[in-house]
Amino acid sequence: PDLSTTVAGIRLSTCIYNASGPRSGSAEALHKIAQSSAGAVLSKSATLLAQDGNPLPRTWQHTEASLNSEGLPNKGIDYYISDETISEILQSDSSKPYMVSLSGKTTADNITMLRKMVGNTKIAAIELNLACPNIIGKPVVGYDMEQMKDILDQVSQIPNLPPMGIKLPPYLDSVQFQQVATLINQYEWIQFVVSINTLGNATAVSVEAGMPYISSNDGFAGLSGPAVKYTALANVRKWRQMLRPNIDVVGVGGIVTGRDVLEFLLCGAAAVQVGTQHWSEGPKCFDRIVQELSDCMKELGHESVTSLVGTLQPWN
Ligand code: RRO
Repeated sequence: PDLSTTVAGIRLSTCIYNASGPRSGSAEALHKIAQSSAGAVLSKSATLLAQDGNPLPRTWQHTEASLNSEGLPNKGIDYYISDETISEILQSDSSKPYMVSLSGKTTADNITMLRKMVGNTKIAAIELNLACPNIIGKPVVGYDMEQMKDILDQVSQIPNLPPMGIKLPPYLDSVQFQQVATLINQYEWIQFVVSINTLGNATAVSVEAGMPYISSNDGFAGLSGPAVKYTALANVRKWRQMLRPNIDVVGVGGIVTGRDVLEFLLCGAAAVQVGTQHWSEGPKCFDRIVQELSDCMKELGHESVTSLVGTLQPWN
């Protein structure tokens, strides 16, 4: 089967790539993704300046779920957009799309970072992260309609950016979906939406220690992994139903197998990202999941990824 797809008009040789965050903070780690069957390579969310992130322990892993309160450890935007870093990541395969995730600590920082990327043709796309749950004392932008409108308005003022998408938090209520869709649909520059970021403010408890497993942010952290897959599928499905047809939906949340990918495609994802599983299994997960997707599609008689997107059937 043909596993290729497009996101914002960019061709991906396979519809599966990495989520921002796990194993995506250095050129060395990103190069391993570039060498795999992943259809694109996406950086860790960058801030204006390099930072270490929250104190350890700040992650916890279990079979069905993981938690993180990383607090945006990253090398700073200049690192992720430099020619040197990009050539180290892509090396001989410069046809693989390299995308950069941004998560400025303020709207002004996001605008400053975006201005640095104007006219940069080596960056295939930008994923503007409006959904980090782990900045202590800061709201998730995607849950604050006023702050979200303000940043989207300000981005509209910058010409000649690479193709742009936004990363959204999970939503749970139909009124929220309606408000956010109405807002997003007004901005022509939004070419794709990535859904979902982690579910914020989860806690895992150690009964032996009588404490949360995570020390940062009083043990409150973003939940990911198989436990969030059903929420992610529903978010993807809602966005495919509610957003302009020329906005691609990229699905992310709890993907472990090729069969999981198929579920996201049916719900309307044009491509998918893998986060938690990439973290635990390493970059060989992309080769495995691509093979499983291919096998599963063959078994079910599906010829291409693009013909499957959004074909989930109603009951009546
Ligand atoms: O670095 C983090 O703590 C982090 C970010 Br920026 C994000 O968007 N989502 C997440 O679960 N962790």
